[in-house]
Amino acid sequence: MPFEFDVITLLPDMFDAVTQHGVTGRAHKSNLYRLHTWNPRNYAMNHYRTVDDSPYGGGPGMVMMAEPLDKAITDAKARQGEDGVSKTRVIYLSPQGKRLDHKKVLQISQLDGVVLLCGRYEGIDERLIENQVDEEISIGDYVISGGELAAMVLIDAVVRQLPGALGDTRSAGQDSHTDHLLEYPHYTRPEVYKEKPVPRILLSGDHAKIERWRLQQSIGRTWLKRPDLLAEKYPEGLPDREKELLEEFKQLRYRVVANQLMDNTKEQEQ
Ligand code: 4FM
Repeated sequence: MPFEFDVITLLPDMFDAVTQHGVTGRAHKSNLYRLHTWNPRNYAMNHYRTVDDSPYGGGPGMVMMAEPLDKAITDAKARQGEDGVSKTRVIYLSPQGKRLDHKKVLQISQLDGVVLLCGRYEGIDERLIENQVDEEISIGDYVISGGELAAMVLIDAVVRQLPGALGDTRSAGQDSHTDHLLEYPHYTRPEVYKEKPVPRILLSGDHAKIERWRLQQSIGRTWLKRPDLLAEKYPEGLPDREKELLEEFKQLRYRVVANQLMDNTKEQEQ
């Protein structure tokens, strides 16, 4: 059964970006997931189909009214139920939510579906959030103009975890964040680009050595750029093999940095 995304949004066309392009486009075409949008405007019953109003207590901007959202969410949940979705959650994308990370993405991908609530304007009537939202999630500590882009980030990350989404050669399990390490560096033709050669080991054809080098690069780069991830993966410290790879990485790196300093000195002398 495909994973079911039901999205509550005033701007449903934005979601063509996920269903019609790239990895998520192919996964959609292969029926790995379905995406339905629900426009609260279709549930606003007054003559002008109003979905927003000025905030009680005053202040700038507008607030999304509870009732149209309530009706849209209720219909979205009912449709999911009819389509056999039993494990689902209503998720509100907002900067107040818990930060989205790989662990949360995996948890969501284990459900049968989700209802994603996208806000616009200054906010949503708090009573709607209390009554209908199971979980609040943020994609990061910054503010964007509405929940839609955040919902699409979540959809993309979840779809990549669905079996078959990445094709048979690539698998999400090989991806960097899966095991708390950053990716190793990638290279393609030409062999020399702006005086920089591709690391020789990658041209050697020795697959065991290449695999070792790539793991070493992953560990080394994580140590350099995201030591917090390394601490999370190995709370008791690095295992012997990883420790050895990292020590060698540090040694190699001192030499690279020293050579760069030498080159700079020579340039300045010229
Ligand atoms: C959310 C604007 C709700 C208006 C937003 C309303 C965001 C984030 C975000 C903007 N969402 N992570 N950061 N949303 O900035 O998830 Cl009503």
